[in-house]
Amino acid sequence: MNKKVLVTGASGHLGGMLFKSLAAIGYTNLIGTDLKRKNIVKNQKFIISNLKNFKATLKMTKNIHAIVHFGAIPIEDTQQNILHNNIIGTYNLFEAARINKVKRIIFASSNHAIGFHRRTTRLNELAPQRPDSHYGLSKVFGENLSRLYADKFNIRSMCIRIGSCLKEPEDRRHVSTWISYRDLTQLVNIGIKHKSIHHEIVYGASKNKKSWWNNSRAYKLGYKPKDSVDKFNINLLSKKEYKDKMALLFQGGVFTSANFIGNIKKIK
Ligand code: 15L
Repeated sequence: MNKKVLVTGASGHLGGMLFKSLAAIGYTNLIGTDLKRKNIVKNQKFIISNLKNFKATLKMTKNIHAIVHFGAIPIEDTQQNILHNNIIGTYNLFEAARINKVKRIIFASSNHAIGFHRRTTRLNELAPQRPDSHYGLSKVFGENLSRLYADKFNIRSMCIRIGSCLKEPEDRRHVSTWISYRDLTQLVNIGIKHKSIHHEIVYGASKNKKSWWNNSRAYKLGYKPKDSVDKFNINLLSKKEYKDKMALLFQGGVFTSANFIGNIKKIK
């Protein structure tokens, strides 16, 4: 692919991984952006910018074919920090993309957009959103924003509800949530290239037997995960989450129990 693709969050964990892995599978015209330049090879195009700055975001999205949007705070934070970085930052990016006629956006959503669903409930792409944190709420916002911009302005989008994307699984929870770097790269590649997507929600998970998610929509779009958590020795994974009884009930784990003063029984 030689069309211009902008990767936001390109100095971060997953944005940085994708900036490299997309190049490795044949993307020849990638541009990275982030608040600072970190772990970026010298000849890679990179813009230091802040998505909160609309003017700069507008300039940066000129002549871009697709955006891989991973630039955000990746965990729970204060309501103000999430509002400004994740919500306003994402809104600025979509609006700039609309003005500049960007064709597609791949949005890094998260399992925390559906984190208050019980672990006994199997979800597909039509499951109601159920954020478990300010962070999760910003992902719900991004999913709905991308739906509006697809329906109204014809910007194609794919939202990937990423589980736990790590080199290798680390905790027992990952038996249900893990996705490998190469499987996430495959999903992003589908989002950029698939001919007929309009607005899609898929789960960012490898082929895990104990998954909580029915990812048949992703499979219909051609996703064939190459990895599975089941190949790892589960007994070697940490049991950190086991100390938190509430976390064990809900898909979002410790994001649900943090600062919780609600009534667990009412969350059905
Ligand atoms: C996420 O969305 C976070 O970015 C990551 O740090 C993990 O907490 C992950 O979800 C997860 O649920 O494991």
